Amino acid sequence: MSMEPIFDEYAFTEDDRREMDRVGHFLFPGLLTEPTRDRLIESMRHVIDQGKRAVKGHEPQRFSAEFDDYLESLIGHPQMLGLARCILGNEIRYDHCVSLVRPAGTPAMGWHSHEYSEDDPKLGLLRIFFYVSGFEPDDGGLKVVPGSHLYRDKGIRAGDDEELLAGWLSGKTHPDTGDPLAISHLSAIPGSVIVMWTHAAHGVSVRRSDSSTRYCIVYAYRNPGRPSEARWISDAFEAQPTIGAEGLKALY
Ligand SMILES: O=C(O)CCC(=O)C(=O)O
Ligand SMILES: [Fe+2]
Repeated sequence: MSMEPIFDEYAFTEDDRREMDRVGHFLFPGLLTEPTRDRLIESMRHVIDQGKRAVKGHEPQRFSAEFDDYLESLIGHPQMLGLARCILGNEIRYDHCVSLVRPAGTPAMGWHSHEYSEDDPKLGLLRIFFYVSGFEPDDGGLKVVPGSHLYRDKGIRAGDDEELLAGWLSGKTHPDTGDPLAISHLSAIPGSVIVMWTHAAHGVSVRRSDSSTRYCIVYAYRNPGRPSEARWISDAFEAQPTIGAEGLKALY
């Protein structure tokens, strides 16, 4: 169990909270401590290594925290839970931990959104992305549509920006400001953390073939109250105690 800090000092102000509500994501540049970045890369390599012997339905990359003790220890890390609760409120459950490792030349990932509690927007599912290697807009970069989370639409799909612009995005405005919704190609320096609602529109640009491997891992937490399609927790892992995560692995 590691209780070393994972984040440098940070503040999440009322203004930041309003931005999160309006935009649907929030970026903390370089928030991960240097030792944490090194440990995460080591752990992701360990997970990928086990991926070669994957059992269908229990793939190491999709159940990353079940295949590496350090990754498991972060589920209940006080700073992780502090950040999750800062946005979701006190009542939370752990949902999943997935390695998002994109070697040089990895193709783009199309536009999409994920489901949670479509019928009750008071319940949220938050993804906490650790972009250990960072990214450039045109090199394994996350792209988003600020305000798209307010539509709470799990069915957003488009192969590329043009298709999204001509399709789902066409004529859409921000429900509060009335401004037209637009695509935003983010940049992140190494060690950045991005928090994003799971139902926001997002996609990933191609990782250039002359680039390095992009290391990223995502932890997800949600307010209990609905089933979750992304809840990747094996029965054995749910039953096994994880320090700091007591009561957090249950569905409700
Ligand atoms: O790899 C990324 O940056 C994001 C991947 C993604 O869309 C997801 O994990 O839902
Ligand atoms: Fe996604």
